[in-house]
Amino acid sequence: MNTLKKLLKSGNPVLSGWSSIGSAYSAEVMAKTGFDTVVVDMQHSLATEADVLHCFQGIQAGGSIAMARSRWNDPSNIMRLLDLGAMGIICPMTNTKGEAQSFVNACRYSPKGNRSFGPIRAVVAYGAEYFKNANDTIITMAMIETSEALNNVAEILSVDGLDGLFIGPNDLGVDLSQGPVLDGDNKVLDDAVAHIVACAKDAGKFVGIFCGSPEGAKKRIAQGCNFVSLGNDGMYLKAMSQSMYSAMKKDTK
Ligand code: 3PY
Ligand code: MG
Repeated sequence: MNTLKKLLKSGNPVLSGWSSIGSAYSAEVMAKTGFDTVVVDMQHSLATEADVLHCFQGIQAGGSIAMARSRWNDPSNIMRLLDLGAMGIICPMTNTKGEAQSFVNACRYSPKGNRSFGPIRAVVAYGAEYFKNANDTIITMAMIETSEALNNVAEILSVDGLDGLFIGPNDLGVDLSQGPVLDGDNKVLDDAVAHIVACAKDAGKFVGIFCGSPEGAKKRIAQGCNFVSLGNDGMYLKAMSQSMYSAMKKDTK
């Protein structure tokens, strides 16, 4: 049911698109491009819950796997995203083992957790077997993006049912007094990534990270990350719009 989980287990790095503008069309374009998964962001984005449904439909039509970043470590938001068809959740600001446990509980049906039953679209998108497979196939990724989380990373990884971590380099950079760090060479952040990757390897779990460019993503893969998000659709639109405009402008002045 969730080929992304298989891909993660295969050891090949997962490439993810990131939907920030909440457009089904844009999410479908990223899916069609070939990204293994597209993450619809509910934390720092323009997307409403209604947009998430349409983005998921676009992602599925485009042949990719729908994931979401929840608004917060909020079981009611996580439940809605799963019911709408998220095959994996990235949970912001997970700082302690207890918070990671509460996140995982929100993603798993009893007896493994306390997710309420009602997969209104998930059962349409994935079929009658959805309930049987959901606990084993939904991917859970806790975001490590504060110094508190960095100190607790081994404990967070010990939570049963947590599949992996996802590093937020901007927030982590801010909390480590480096300012937001997206790609670039920053020793403090690079060391933090190396520490997180080493702890995850020990625990047999994977690590994702948000990146701003192919160069940045390649560097994180070389450091041992298994899942890289390559910017977001807002960034693509801005970059292409600027490049088209300035290429034209320079010849028409
Ligand atoms: C961060 O870098 O803090 C993120 O949350 C990436 O989306
Ligand atoms: Mg963040």
